[in-house]
Amino acid sequence: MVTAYIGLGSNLNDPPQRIAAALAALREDSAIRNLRVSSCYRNPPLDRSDQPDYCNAVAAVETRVGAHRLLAICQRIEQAHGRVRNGVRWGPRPLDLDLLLYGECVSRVPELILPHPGLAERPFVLYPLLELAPDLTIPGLGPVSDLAARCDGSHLERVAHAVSGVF
Ligand code: A4P
Ligand code: MG
Repeated sequence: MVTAYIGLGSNLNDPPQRIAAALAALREDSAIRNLRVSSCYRNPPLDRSDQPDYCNAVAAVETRVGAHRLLAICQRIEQAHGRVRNGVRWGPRPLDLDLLLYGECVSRVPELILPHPGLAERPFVLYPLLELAPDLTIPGLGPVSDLAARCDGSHLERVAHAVSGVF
């Protein structure tokens, strides 16, 4: 079994509900075991562009499938939730699932970069990771606690999970 971390983000179509639906889909997938989830955080878009605030959370999962297969599972869930890849990078989206970490794996192929690029500068990734795994060390980057300490988390606002008590 490998422990992997999946970043969930949404800023369209009732984001907390979209995150809850994605978590339910992950949990139902036979490739995924022992799903745990961080708090859900409302926060402004990274580039401060004129688009709605995001809700973000991170899920920890255990799996026997490979990293590419796990990414394919994530992309299938995105598509089932109305994600249209229209070439607009960083555009608003009902659901975005990124593979943040897959065990100790380091990958540089464009289809799957691990750890996920930008992880070290993203408060909406680092603070949820810190909740789930305070002792985690990110391959090539160091302890998640050190990375979070260097990253401003003041814009993260905890929101209730849409399906409270389930996760
Ligand atoms: N890809 C490579 N590595 C990975 C990986 N580790 N996980 C490839 C997921 N995908 C990976 O992704 C483009 C390609 O990246 C895929 O074909 C995949 O093979 P995409 O999801 O189609 O494109 P995208 O999400 O629009 O672009 P990108 O660069 O992945 O953006 P991010 O990093 O997802 O950022 N602000 C806030 N507050 N919260 C957010 O969640 N998200 C974004 C998008 C911008 N601003 C945000 C947030
Ligand atoms: Mg993405």
